[in-house]
Amino acid sequence: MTTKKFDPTTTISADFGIFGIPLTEAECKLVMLPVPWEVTTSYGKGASHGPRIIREASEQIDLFDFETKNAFEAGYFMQEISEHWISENKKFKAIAQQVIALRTEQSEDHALIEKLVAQVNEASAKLTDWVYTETKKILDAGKLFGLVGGDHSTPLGAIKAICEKHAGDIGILHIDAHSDTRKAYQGFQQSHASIMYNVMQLPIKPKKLVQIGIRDFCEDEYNFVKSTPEMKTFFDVELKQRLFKGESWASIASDIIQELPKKVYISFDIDGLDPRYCPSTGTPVIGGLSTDEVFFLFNLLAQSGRQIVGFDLNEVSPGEAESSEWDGNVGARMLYKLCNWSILTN
Ligand SMILES: [Mn+2]
Repeated sequence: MTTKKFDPTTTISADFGIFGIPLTEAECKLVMLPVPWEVTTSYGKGASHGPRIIREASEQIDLFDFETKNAFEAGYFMQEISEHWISENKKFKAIAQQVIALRTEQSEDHALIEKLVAQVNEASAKLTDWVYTETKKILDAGKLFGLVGGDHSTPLGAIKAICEKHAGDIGILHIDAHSDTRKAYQGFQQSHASIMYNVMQLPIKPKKLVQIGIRDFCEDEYNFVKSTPEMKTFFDVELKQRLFKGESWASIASDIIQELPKKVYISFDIDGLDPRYCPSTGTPVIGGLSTDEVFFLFNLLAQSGRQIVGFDLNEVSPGEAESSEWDGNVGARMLYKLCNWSILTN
């Protein structure tokens, strides 16, 4: 790996990149794709602003890190946020909202609903194709890959590309409050609530899907999880019961990691954390993990010899007022650890 050293104490206000790292894409080992998309978001709003608020907050981070030291010297870059997808997001989110409103008022105009749903599904499929193509470009350039959403529908194309690259020989570590295994949600095939169902339908799918923090799901999802042999779900209530009975997080985290193969892709929905860390996320749920528990888990994952082959961070939102800096701050710190451990495990 070629690394280019620079002075991390210099204050840089980069118009590009992330964490104030003054390197070009070509000079960086790790490249992130921002995806400003939240068309199927059902409840809260703002996840499409995730890449922007994370980038803004990222400049406050001290680059030297106790756990990962100078890993950043390999260089982290976030590509420009696409104006095209910002405007497509606005257009199709309005259509999706219309569908939800029609359903709420129990409209009998089924033909209209069907037409609008089809438009949203088509737009989502195009977004996924674009993410797939862009992910492949980054991987083909020999870079490590990360995606910054957007809602949780955004990484499908990236996971598809990474599964193909490794011929399915990867496990996904999925951190989330929700199981995200609905067959479709409100008629939307590529809903944020369906991401892991869609992942498990890919022609080349991961050989293992390990979920943690899950605490909001329907009975169909519970049955799907329990009847899918490639899946292992650590429900939040199970984690808490073990902790409350005195088991250490080190022992529980070790059990989680045991379920994963050597190569691991991390799909991190910020709402897997306790909502005090992400109060503005679209669908916050009480309970959840602490940032320290997640950091400990990442560290243990790296120590176990596993290799992070890609990651996404999604559902970080500034809220409807688009004003919460706290959510961006937490998001930037989670993203920074993901970047650091990606470098150190490769
Ligand atoms: Mn999710």
